[in-house]
This record gives sequence, structure tokens and C-alpha cells, in this order.
Amino acid sequence: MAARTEQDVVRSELRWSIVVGLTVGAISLAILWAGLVRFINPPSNIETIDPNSVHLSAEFNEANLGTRVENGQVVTRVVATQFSFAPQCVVVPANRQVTLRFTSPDVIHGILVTGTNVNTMVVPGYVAQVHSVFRKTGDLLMPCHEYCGLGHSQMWATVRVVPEDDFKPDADGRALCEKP
Ligand SMILES: [Cu+2]
Repeated sequence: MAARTEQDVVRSELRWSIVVGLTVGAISLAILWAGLVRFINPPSNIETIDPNSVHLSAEFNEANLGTRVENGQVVTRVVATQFSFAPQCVVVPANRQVTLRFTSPDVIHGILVTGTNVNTMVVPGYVAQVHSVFRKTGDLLMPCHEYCGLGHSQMWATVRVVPEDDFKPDADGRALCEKP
């Protein structure tokens, strides 16, 4: 075996630095692509709420949960709690921007809606907000993805995406999941 000269070592280091550079570049591109093309971003909304009185708050009281059209904007509110979501089903129109707002009165939960960019943690004391446009109609599964206790595996809800023409909020602007 030929003795390795300093030149060999330098060349080897150069090769590895190219491999590392390409890897870092690929990861950076994947992050940019997810953020700019797929709109998958960490939530940036910082908004606090008293977790002890979520059900009494103006926004997250029972009569205000679910989907509501406010000034032409579709807003969906869900409370994540051990071990269910309130409401268990929310209806949203396809191909329209929807603002989803979540909070928790007890422990940390996590929410994702399968096949969409909706994926956030729900931390007691804070309101988690995500914007999304649902392209495909049908029922999407919204499970809790943050272990929150013994009933965690039973904790999921449904996001019902309906064609825009079938999305009919009532006089109050509220839209509810119709019983199947
Ligand atoms: Cu949970």
C-alpha cells in the first residue's frame, strides 16, 4: 500500500466537504420547497388564552365552536381536550382559504389533517392558528398526534370538505357537519 501523502488527505477532505455541502444544500432546498411551494411552515401566531376558562371565553365557548363565516372569511374553531375534540366533526368548503384555530384546556395535544399542510401543536394557554385551502372533497381524518394520556389513541375528529356550492352556513354564519 502506498503511503498517503498530505495531498491525498487534502483531496479526501475536499471530497467529503463536497458531500456535506450537497447534503446541506439538499436539506435547505427541501425546507424552502416545503415552505414556499407546499406552505408547510411552523406556526408563527402567538396568542394567549386562559386555559382555565376556555369554555367561558368569547371565542371558544360551545356555541361558537366549529365553522363560521366571518366577514367572508371561513374560520374553524376546535377545542382539543383529553380525549376528544369539540366538535368531533367540522365542515369546510373546498378551494377556499380556511383559518383553523385550536386551543386546549388541559394538556399539550397535536393536530394534523391527513394529506394537508395542517399540522400544529396545541399548547394550553395558547391559540394555535393554521391557514389552509382544502382541494379535495371528502372526509379527512384529524387525529391527535401528541401523546396526551391513556385515551390518546381514541382521540380524533373529522374534517368534512364539501364542494363550495354545498357549503351553506346558516343565518348566523355557522356551518355544521350534517349527520351522515
Ligand atoms: Cu390529545
